[in-house]
Parts: sequence; C-alpha cells; structure tokens
Amino acid sequence: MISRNRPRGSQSGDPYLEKCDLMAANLTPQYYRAEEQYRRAQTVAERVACLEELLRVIPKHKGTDRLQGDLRFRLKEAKEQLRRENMKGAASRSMPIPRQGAARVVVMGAPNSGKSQLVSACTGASLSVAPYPFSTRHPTAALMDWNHFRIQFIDTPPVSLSHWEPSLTDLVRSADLVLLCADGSQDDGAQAAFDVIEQFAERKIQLSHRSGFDEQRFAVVHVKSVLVVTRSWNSDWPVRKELFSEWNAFPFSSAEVESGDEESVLQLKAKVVKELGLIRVFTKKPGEPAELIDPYILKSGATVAEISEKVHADLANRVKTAKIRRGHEKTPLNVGLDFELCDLDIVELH
Ligand SMILES: Nc1nc2c(ncn2[C@@H]2O[C@H](COP(=O)(O)OP(=O)(O)OP(=O)(O)O)[C@@H](O)[C@H]2O)c(=O)[nH]1
Ligand SMILES: [Mg+2]
Repeated sequence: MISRNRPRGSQSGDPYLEKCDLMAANLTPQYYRAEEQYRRAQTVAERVACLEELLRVIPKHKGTDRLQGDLRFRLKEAKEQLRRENMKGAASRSMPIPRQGAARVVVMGAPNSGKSQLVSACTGASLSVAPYPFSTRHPTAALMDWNHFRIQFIDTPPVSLSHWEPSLTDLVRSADLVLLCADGSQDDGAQAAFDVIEQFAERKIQLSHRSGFDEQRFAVVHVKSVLVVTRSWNSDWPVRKELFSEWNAFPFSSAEVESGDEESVLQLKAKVVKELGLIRVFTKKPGEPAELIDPYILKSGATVAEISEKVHADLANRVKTAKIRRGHEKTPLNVGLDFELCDLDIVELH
C-alpha cells in the first residue's frame, strides 16, 4: 500500500460550506473565462495582465470580498516577480513554448515511464526514446493531427521525489490536459506516479478530474489529468493491476496503451479528444455545398453564437439564426443563437 500522503481532493471536505461559498460569490461566466485565461498564462507578464482582468470583472459585493483580497495579493506578488525579472534582464525570463492547435496536452511522469514513446506514437515526432531514465532533458512540443483535431503534445523531463524540473510548473498549470504516464511493467509503477502527483501537490498543482481553481484555496489550481499505463502488453500487467490496489486509487480516469499497437494508440487519441471535450463543426454558405474539409474546433456545448464569433468577429453581431444539418437527418434544423452544437454539425449562418 502507498504510505505517503495522498493528494487532497478538490474540495474542502465540507460540501455545505463549499456550496454556500460559491452561491455567495455568485461568479459570472465572464469571471470564469478570465480565470481560465489566468490558469493558462505562461509568463509572469501574462499573469499580471490576467489578474488585472480578473479584478476588473469580478462581481463587487460582500460575497467576493475574500476572493478579491486573494486576487490583489496575487497581483502584488506577480508584479514584484515581474519587477525582479525585469531588473535581471531577458536571460532570467523563461521562454514559454508557443501554443499551437486546439488544445495543449502535457505528457509527464516518472523517469523511464514511457512519456517520449507515447508522444512519439501519438504525433509521429521523432524524440529521444531510450531504455534508461533521464533521457529527456527539455520540454519538446509536437502536433497530433488526427481526424481534423490538431492538438499540441508536450513531452517533458521526468519527475521523481528526488528530481524536479522547475519549468514544469507553468507548463502543467497551462495544460488543457495532463497525461500522467505510469509503467505497467514495473511493480512500483503506481507508486512512482503517486510521487509525481505529490511533487506537483507541493507546488499547489493538483492533478485532478477537472481543471480550475480550488474554490476554498485559491492558490491551488486543479489540472485535468488522465493516468496512462504504458507497456500494458507486459505479461504481468493484468495480474499486477489486480493485486495492487493503488492502481485503482488515482483520483482521475485512466487508459492503457501499448505503443507498438496501433489500435491502443488510436483509442488513446480518441480518449484525449473526449477528455478535452472538443467537437468539430463545419460551416457552409447558403446555397453552396458543404466542403467538409477544415472544421472549426470548439468546446462541446458551444453555441451558434460562439461559432459566429469564430468565423468573424463582425458576424457575431449580425447572425440571428442558423440552419443545422446533423447526422443523417434529412431536414435541417432552424435554430437561434443559443442552440448547442454537436460534433460534425454543418452550420449555415443567417
Ligand atoms: N513495449 C513497450 N515499450 C515501451 C512503451 N513505452 C515505452 N517503452 C520503452 O520504454 C523505454 C523508455 O521509454 P521513454 O519513452 O524513453 O521513457 P521516458 O518516460 O520518456 O523516459 P525519460 O525521458 O528518460 O524519463 C524505451 O525503451 C521505450 O521503447 C510501451 O508502451 N510498450
Ligand atoms: Mg523521455
């Protein structure tokens, strides 16, 4: 059994208090969008700008007093950090990896757990894969281009209780999804993955089943994660999984992969897209056939209003209705701006 402290769950432990706190704060969708931007900020300068925006949009009433205080404190800290960085000059600033594609997936885990192999299998990139630990020294980005979804994967250096890579903090905070690799061919595979979770928890990053700030401890950020068991064709894996209760103790969902097996890699790609909650939506002009080539990639639950904005900012104000062609349905649906889109919908904006 695992003896170390497990990472705490997302909640304070008192559901009633948590609910009261949230209800009292009455935060708006605009606030949550700004909060999401803040979580994804990669540099101190970006963090300062996001905190200023958060303070601008937060509803100003008694219920948000504590949160406003938290935000002001963080802004003061971030400005101080920025001032120190500016004094030291450009060399001290970390160079963020530019975002590419519809989402960012950070692949991390213990030494030799199969991170680089996994990124390579999903993206086709040629990375440093080796049968010994610590072969990856720097984060490296590669694109997965699959079924119209273009998603950025980032391979990372390993983490263990005795080895920490500072650049990972911002990288993981800004991830849309983390894939935490665990070696299914080793008895200590689960423990090594728990050690990684612990390292992040110490830095106030909780690998979790959801992304966003902790409602009770604003300094703690949750990042949605999936446990990926690599080398799952190892003959001992089924027995190991049965015998080791810790393999079932991760606070998020899991997948098994064997990098040489195309089918298992495909299943993992599909799971990544599902966990990211992405959909493909095609647009077509009235009177013209749909081209079905280059869809817009949106978050599931996105509405007609959101796709109008994506197509063109000007269009968002002018579109009043839309026609949707969905699946095998013969007649298109006539819908309004609030209508929620589904994967592979074809939208005609009016
Ligand atoms: N059979 C099999 N071998 C794998 C799988 N994943 C990784 N390996 C092998 O395991 C070894 C380590 O893989 P890497 O991808 O380099 O591991 P890593 O986690 O990136 O290692 P570091 O960067 O050193 O921490 C290599 O020999 C890989 O070929 C898998 O799913 N199946
Ligand atoms: Mg590696």
